[in-house]
Amino acid sequence: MDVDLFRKAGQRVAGWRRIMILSHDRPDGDALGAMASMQRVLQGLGHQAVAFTYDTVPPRYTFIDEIAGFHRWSNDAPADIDARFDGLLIVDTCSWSQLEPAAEYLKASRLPKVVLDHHATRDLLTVNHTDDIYAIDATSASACGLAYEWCELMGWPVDCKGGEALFAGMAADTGWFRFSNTDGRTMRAAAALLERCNLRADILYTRLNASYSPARLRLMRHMLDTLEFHADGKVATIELTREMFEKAGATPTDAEELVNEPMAARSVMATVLMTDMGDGVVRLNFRSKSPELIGREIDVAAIAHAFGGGGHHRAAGARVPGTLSTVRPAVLAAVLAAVT
Ligand SMILES: [Mn+2]
Repeated sequence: MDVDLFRKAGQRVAGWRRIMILSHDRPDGDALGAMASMQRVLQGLGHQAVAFTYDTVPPRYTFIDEIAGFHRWSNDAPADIDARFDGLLIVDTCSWSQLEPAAEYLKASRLPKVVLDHHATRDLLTVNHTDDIYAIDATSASACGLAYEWCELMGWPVDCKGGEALFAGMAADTGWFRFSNTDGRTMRAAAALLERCNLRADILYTRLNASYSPARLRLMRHMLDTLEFHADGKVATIELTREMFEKAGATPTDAEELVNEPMAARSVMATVLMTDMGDGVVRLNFRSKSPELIGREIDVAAIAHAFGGGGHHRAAGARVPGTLSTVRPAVLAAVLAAVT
């Protein structure tokens, strides 16, 4: 963390009386936790701080929504933000595409901005003026961890509701402190919040993770009926169809991260989930394990790229015209080629 930069950013925000807080579309725990905690911290310091989400908050994050009382951009977008606010704090993103629901709005505004983010990719969000501050630290595992360190640096008190939101965000972005981004900084911040606020990690874990609908489990049952192993169990394929969603009474949200299920098998190096909703397009989701675990690099971004998609080395996706039966052979062949 560039201490001078973050101090300058803190001083800038401290100079605003009325602060709008935004994050990315389809917010995750880190985005919501960072918005909620910064809103409480700034309110505690006597500012008027209002955090917005673009749409409804996923049920698993209801407790963060309750902590913050997020305003909904969709039905509560302020008519004249330049008149209503003195500055804009953007957390957990620095990209116009992720700010899409508000982008046109923000581009027309003269509000000064401070960005608090931990992503390497960034756009220049500055328009109409020149002195926005980009407090970005891509070595931080989460925006919430960065928010914690920022508050420590500035001497801003974090109350325990805000602390709970910060902890939830750090846990979300590190997969409960088990992804490769989990480092000492994250653990120190998490430990400090646990102790200071008597947080219950077990209860937070259950709130965040045992939050699925029965429909998701019914959908998972149908999906697992299609599970196939190939190449001595190194590759797993799974499928979802419109009929399965209908039988399960499930929505697309219920299918989030289902692609990971076969990765629990020791032999599995890579998984592909093929979803056919009957609209002439098959959605592909790829996952692979780290080379440290499986002794080789399986870059699923490269596989996805061959089908017109993209993503990360370990998690990628694509959309291919066709149906399951027309798309399946080529997809399976591509994954098998990558593992053998
Ligand atoms: Mn994040």
